[in-house]
Amino acid sequence: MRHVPVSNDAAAAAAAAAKILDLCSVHRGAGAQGLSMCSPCSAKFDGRTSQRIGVGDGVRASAQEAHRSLVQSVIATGFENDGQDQPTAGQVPSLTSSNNFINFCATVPNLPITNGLQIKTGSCNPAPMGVIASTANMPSSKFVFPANGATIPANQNFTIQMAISHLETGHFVNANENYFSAPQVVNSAGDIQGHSHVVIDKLTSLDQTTPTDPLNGFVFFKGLNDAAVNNVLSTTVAGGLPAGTYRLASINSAANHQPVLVAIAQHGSLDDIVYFTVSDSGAAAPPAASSAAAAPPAASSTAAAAKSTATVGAIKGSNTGKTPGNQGGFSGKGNNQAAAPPSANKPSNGFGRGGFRNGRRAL
Ligand SMILES: [Cu+2]
Repeated sequence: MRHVPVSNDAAAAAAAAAKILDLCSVHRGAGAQGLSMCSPCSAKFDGRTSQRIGVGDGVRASAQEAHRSLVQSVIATGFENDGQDQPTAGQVPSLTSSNNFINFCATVPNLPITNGLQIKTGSCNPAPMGVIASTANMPSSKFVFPANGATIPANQNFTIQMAISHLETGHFVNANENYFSAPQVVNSAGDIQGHSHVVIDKLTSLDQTTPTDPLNGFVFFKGLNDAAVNNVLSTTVAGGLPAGTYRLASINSAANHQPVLVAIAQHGSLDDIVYFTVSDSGAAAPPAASSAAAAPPAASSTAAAAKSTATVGAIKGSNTGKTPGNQGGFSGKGNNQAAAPPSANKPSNGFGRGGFRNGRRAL
């Protein structure tokens, strides 16, 4: 096997990558079902320790010894191509690498290594993306409560319920020390092992058209760390919310809190978003005129769900999602994920750093 030694001038990046093991060789060896590919952006190999790693065991890629060389079998030779051999108007050349970008972070010395931390000012993460879920294993979610267009009473506990598929929930790591620090992995059926999060943003109206503020605009955030019950994840918003209009979204994630990654660029949303109204009277509020008609179909089921889950609690509108115990950390998507026509090859800028932020204290 051909090894690509790590150069001394990139020692800093290499040291930071010392925990990364060769997941791709691991998965190939295990012959896991449902794996469509593995994305090794900075893999390294430890022949000894990888022998005891298996797919579906909640692999934690930590404490691997320093075997700072690449195995030829995991080198993604396609990374040497900048993609411009298939020109498309406006398409930019990809960054390229012949060594899986193992020392990429050395090219941005102004940034600290992410190192498992949620670094508010930005950082460079050397962990590979890992196992990319197959098209048969793409996660999807849909809110059951509040339903899209629902109106719920103000300042009363309510329980968010979200149906989820193809995500083996209940897998979450320490968000303070292992943020983005290991590759995505899947279970024996090919479903990503991870968890979800829900976030509620306050809106000025249901038909708000200005972008929300991801840093300061949300009023509730919660990591859904427990395993789903009957394929439904839930969490209670203690004290409810003040009257107003809101957006509720999911952030379906792998165990290390990174948003889920799947095999193809063109797919239905892997997350759900619903819009709802919180009313002092609890009565149906007149949201945006044009959308009012869309609400009634869900009203009956929503009301039933509200009765079964909502209880009157202490009114603490500010105690939602910003208190200890709420898992933090979510990542903005990269900006280069625009879907292209099916026939188009779409070279991806593998290093479009999505913005990420330091979430509330991690659980
Ligand atoms: Cu998380």
